[in-house]
Amino acid sequence: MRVYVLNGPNLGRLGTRQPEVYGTTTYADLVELCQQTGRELGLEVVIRQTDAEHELLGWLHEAADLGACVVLNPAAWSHYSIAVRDACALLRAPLVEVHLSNIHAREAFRHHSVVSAVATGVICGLGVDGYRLALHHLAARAR
Ligand code: CA2
Repeated sequence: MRVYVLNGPNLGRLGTRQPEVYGTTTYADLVELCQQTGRELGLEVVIRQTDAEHELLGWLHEAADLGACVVLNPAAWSHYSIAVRDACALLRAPLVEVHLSNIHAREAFRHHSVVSAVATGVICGLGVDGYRLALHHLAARAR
């Protein structure tokens, strides 16, 4: 089973600042964590990051066309992108929204995600472990 792990703007810079909020794991470490978890679970993990909204929309369309599951950290787009939400609504397989930080314990503008209402489930505040847990959930659902 193929699972897309898609990451929005600035997440490629993970591990370079704000370790108190986002931890010390780098984006390269996150890629390795997801690929290792995929190998353990027998999943084909395709992990990508972009700072360009249209590119994320294209990847979501690709997942929708293939009927693939998605783990998505929409980053700042979570809070205002109706285009990302609409693309998520096209998905035919489960979507797990992941946030490294607990968005509800931060600034008010981060409390609402426009994506959450079209997600199967949401994990936030557990750091990079949220990605690992999301992949475990999707693997267990498929069995
Ligand atoms: O907690 C999350 O995962 C967020 O989706 C991360 C976004 C933020 O806008 C959301 O409100 C919550 C920010 C991603 C920035 O990522 C970096 C992390 C560390 C260093 C540089 C960038």
